[in-house]
Amino acid sequence: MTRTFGLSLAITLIAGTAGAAPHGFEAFVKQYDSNGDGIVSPLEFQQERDASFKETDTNRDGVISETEYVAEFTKRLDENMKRMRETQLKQAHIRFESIDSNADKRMSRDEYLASGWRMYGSHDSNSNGKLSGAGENSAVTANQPPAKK
Ligand SMILES: [Ca+2]
Ligand SMILES: [Ca+2]
Ligand SMILES: [Ca+2]
Repeated sequence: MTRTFGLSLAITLIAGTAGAAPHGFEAFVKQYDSNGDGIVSPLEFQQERDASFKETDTNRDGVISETEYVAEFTKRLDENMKRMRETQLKQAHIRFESIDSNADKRMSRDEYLASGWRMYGSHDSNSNGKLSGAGENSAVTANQPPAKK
């Protein structure tokens, strides 16, 4: 669970900063289509790249140093992490409300355990009442590539 969360967090952060990730094509068009006609012309692309170069070259010496490049990336990364944190915290509140089934704003042990057993059941996709580490009855594991170091 923790590893899956960490992995998806990392992927989201990378996708969010790469600009042209497969599912980020719309965002790419939005970023570069300055006249809003739905088409990114070579001129629009060039102008946006020039603007971004100028913005990254903070000391205006006409080149981007490694420090400038990494600083620009750090800024975007921080923004993405901030957004991610806000989203995840909202989700935590939503999860709490969902687990607190009698809505008394307190999670009883029974409510906590019921939530855990729902998770157990969702992993036990072949419903044999057992979870094995081999992954044959875990829907989550089945959809994940093997963990790599
Ligand atoms: Ca355009
Ligand atoms: Ca510079
Ligand atoms: Ca409760």
